[in-house]
Amino acid sequence: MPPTPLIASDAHLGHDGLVEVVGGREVACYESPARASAIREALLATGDFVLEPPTDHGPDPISAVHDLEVIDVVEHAWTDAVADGWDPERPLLPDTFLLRAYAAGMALEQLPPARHQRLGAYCFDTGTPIVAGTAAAARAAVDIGLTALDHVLAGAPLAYALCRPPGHHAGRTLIGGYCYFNNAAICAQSLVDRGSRRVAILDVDFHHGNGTQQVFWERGDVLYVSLHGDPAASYPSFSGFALERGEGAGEGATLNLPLPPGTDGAAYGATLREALDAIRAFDPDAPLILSLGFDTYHADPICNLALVTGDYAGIGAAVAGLGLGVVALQEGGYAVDALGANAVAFLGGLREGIADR
Ligand code: SP5
Ligand code: ZN
Repeated sequence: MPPTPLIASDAHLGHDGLVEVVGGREVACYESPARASAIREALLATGDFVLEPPTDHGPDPISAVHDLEVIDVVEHAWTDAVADGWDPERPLLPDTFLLRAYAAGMALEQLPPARHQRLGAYCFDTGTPIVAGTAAAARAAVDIGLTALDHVLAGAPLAYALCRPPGHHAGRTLIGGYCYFNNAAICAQSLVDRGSRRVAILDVDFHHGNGTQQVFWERGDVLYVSLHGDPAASYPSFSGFALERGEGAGEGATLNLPLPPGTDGAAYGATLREALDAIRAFDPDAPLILSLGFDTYHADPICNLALVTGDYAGIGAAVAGLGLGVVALQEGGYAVDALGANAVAFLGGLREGIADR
């Protein structure tokens, strides 16, 4: 089997948030540049991947998913803050969050003009810092995803997008969960804009992709299927419950499969079969968009499932069994020392599954 395109760039190195506030403490960002370096080195060392740079797809695919007001904030919050005297050594986190309860219907014109002062109108948590290189890294991650998609549309059965920052928590006007632009949603929307009528997104990151769900909530043309830690016990806490199934034309095109803490590979595999059956029933006419996280790993520092490295090969092979082209986009995974081995196992299983079909 020919080598699999691995799309990556060094733009992510400029996005190092330094700290997040979690559990009442300021801690070093779990979502660190070292994550991407570990994955890239491990995949290239197998000899089964060929490194490709992203190509520039411009701003339109981003604005097809995100409102201009939040793109504007991601693009300019840092420079506005620095112009306002912000210490460039410190990451930007919101001091206040705009809640409907106290500002119902607050219009865009009423928000402060400086984009850093608007941050809390869009950001939903204290883990998503902005620094000098954040906007460029977020744009590059989108281009990395779209370039992987281009490879699959040109005939590659699989392409891997080493996106950093990740994307699946970013909604139409929301940033959070280490995410700014929703790389997977942008790829799915790009497929629709090129004429696909049934696009499936499978999300195997530990966390529920609340952003992806929100973007396609009322859409019947994009199926969103997610396996994730039960939100009753895990971030993002307010979405990902099994009862959430989409609305209007999208009713039934969202499938949430929450998993209890401690779920192991066998139980995960059984739930994955349900997810894959739903995708088969939907009968996609486009490549699969795969939101791929390794935070389901037993030793992940912020999550609570119990997968081991060997489990990822089986999950990858099962996904290959769909018979679809696969655009795999990196989301989370914070056990940095295990990320390389887990990526090699998952993508190796996918490659073998593709070779066998
Ligand atoms: C892309 C992605 O994986 N984003 C995840 C963002 C999670 N951030 C919140 C972390 C809260 C962790 N709570 C930890 C409890 C540890 N016992
Ligand atoms: Zn995650």
